[in-house]
This record gives sequence, structure tokens and C-alpha cells, in this order.
Amino acid sequence: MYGNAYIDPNEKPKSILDGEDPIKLAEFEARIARGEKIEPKDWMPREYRKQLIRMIEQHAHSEIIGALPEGTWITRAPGFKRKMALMAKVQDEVGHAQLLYSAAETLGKSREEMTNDLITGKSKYSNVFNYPAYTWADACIIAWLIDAGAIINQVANAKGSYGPYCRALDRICTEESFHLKYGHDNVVTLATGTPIQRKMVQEALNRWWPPIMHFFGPSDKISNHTEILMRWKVKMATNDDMRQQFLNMYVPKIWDLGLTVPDANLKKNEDPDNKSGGKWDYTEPDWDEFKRVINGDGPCNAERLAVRRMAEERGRWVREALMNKNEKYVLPLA
Ligand code: BYC
Repeated sequence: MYGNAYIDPNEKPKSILDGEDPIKLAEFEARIARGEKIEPKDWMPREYRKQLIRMIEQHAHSEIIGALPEGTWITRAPGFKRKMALMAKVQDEVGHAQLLYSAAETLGKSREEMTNDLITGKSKYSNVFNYPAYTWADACIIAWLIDAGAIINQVANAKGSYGPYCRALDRICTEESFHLKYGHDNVVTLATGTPIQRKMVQEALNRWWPPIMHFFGPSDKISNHTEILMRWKVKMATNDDMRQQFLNMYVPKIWDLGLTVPDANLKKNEDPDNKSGGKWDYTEPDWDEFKRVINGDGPCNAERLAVRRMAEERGRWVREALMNKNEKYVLPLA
């Protein structure tokens, strides 16, 4: 861990830029405007550090908790090939958490603190992983559409301002693009399969649609952090823009497979004056449900954290053994 300016999370400044040196702040913002990357030892405003820790940490937790709903399908995936592919995907997701925790550590918060904040329910992680994966089709929809949403978000933010986060996102996106193909292949198999398979995948899509709409974050009108994160190029598009991009790319693909989207109001608004080709109209997602789920009261929050807590407890002896400076280890022969 090499960041040494970690902020006390309980400290409450009067305004987010209170006490910042205006000259340093102007230089910092000029670097960002020129498209330069900010690196861990560079000067940065406290709010930039705080926001990045929050966002990267939540992203890391999402990867590790996100491994759970799909992970339970490894032994039940149909056939050896799909079991192998799902095992590799889940392993990748855990590796993404590893990369992201390392990126967050460069800002000065230790892995132990982050893990502790996750298992005590202090930190958030993506809403979507608080829903159950009842059938194999749910695991397929996650691998296709949640990974698709993640790629849209991450490809954009990989061009952002904080070097370690952008480099982690570049690597993650490469791996996610395989996940997307794997998920698409699974969904195509079900959607072009027997009537029972088609019904199964349609029902899974119906279950996952509301959480997927929530995945991109609250609408811009009620998003707390978008403004400052866009100003500092941490977020490269707003929540609503990312949601629109997802609808634009994936609704036609869903329809092509003969599946329906469970939103009677979903349609592309073909305004001829709109050069972007028109935006999608959709039913406003239920933001009360979203708030409940991200604040700990979703269908699987308790179970997810209990599993993570158990893993932490069961792995303690390994970490303690590795940290023991007095332990004599067998040296390699060559
Ligand atoms: N879920 O001001 P806003 C994956 C919170 S894993 C939960 O708009 P921001 C995968 C937000 O934190 C990839 N909470 O926030 C893994 C804030 O609360 P706090 C997951 C959410 O940060 C395994 C409050 O709502 N991707 O794909 O400007 C298997 C207000 O929101 C969510 C990432 O983590 C949510 N969906 O924008 C398969 C991407 N949305 O902190 C797949 C990185 C919002 O004030 N994160 N909240 O208490 C981001 O890009 C941004 O943080 C967000 C939200 C766009 C998600």
C-alpha cells in the first residue's frame, strides 16, 4: 500500500473543495483537461481521492460478490464444456476484484479496511448481485446482459483520469469481452432451443430487466456524484447516457432472438431532428426498490454478505500464516 494521504471517512468538510490550494487545484484540473493521467503520488484534491476510493472499492466488491450468483451454477451448468467456461469466467471476476482492490489501495485505503467495510455492510456493491439466479437461464442472462452493461461502463471509464483505475479497466474489459460472447452463446442456445428452454430464458429476462435498468445508477436528475465525477473525468458518461447506450446496443439483439422486454413503454423515440438517432423511452425504474436493495434490503443481501463473511473467517488462518515474519519457509531449490 503506498498512498499515505487516506482521509478519515468520518471527517465532514464544509464544502467538497474546502481548504484546497486554488493554484494546485487549477493545475490539477488543467492536467485532466489535457487528458493526462493522474498517478498515485501526484497531488490530487481530497474529494477526488475520496470519490475514487468509494467508486473503485464498490466496483471491487461488485466483482467479488458478483462471482456468487454465477458461481453456484458451476456444478449445475449443462455439460462439461459449459462448466469449464463458467468456472473460468467466475475465476476472472475474482481476479477483477484483485486488480481493483490494488487500484483502490494506491489511494491509501488498505485491503483489510475495504474487506471489513464490505462484510459489515458499510460499503455498497452493485444492486444486481442481490437477486437470486433461480435457473441456468438466470446465469446466462447475467453473463450476457450484466456483462454487456459492465463493458459499456468500463470501456468509457477506462479513458478516464486516474491511471491505476484506467489500466485495471483496460485489462478487465478484455476479459469481459470473452464473457459477453460466452453469455450471448448461452442465451442464443436457449432462445433457439425447445419451447421449455425459450420459456426459461424469457422468464429469466423478465426477472433481470428491472435490476439491469438500475445497474447504471439512478437517473441523472437524482444522481449525487455524477457532476463532480464527470468534471474530473472519473465518469466519462452520465448514468442516463450509459443506460441509453445499453438500450441502443442490446434491445435490438434481444428482439432479434424473438425475446420480449418486459416494459410496455419501451420504444425508440425516432425524432427526425435528433442527430443521435433518437433516444429510448422507457418506464421510469422503481428507484425506491433500487434504494432498498443497495442499502441492504434486497432479496439476497444477507445471504451474499454471510457467504463473504464465512470465506473471510475460513481464510483467516492462511493470511495469518503468510503474515508470520518468524515462520521459516522452505526455500526453492534453484
Ligand atoms: N448498485 O451518485 P450516483 C460486474 C449508489 S461488476 C449499487 O449516480 P455514481 C460483474 C452510488 O454508489 C461491475 N449502488 O453514483 C461482476 C451512490 O451511493 P453512495 C460493476 C449504486 O458513483 C461479476 C448512490 O447510489 N460496475 O459487472 O456517480 C459477474 C448514488 O448514485 C448503483 C461498477 O461497479 C448500483 N448499480 O455512479 C458479472 C462500475 N448505482 O456511494 C458481472 C463502477 C449507484 O453515495 N461504478 N449506486 O452511498 C460506477 O461506474 C458508478 O459508481 C455508478 C454509479 C455508475 C455505478
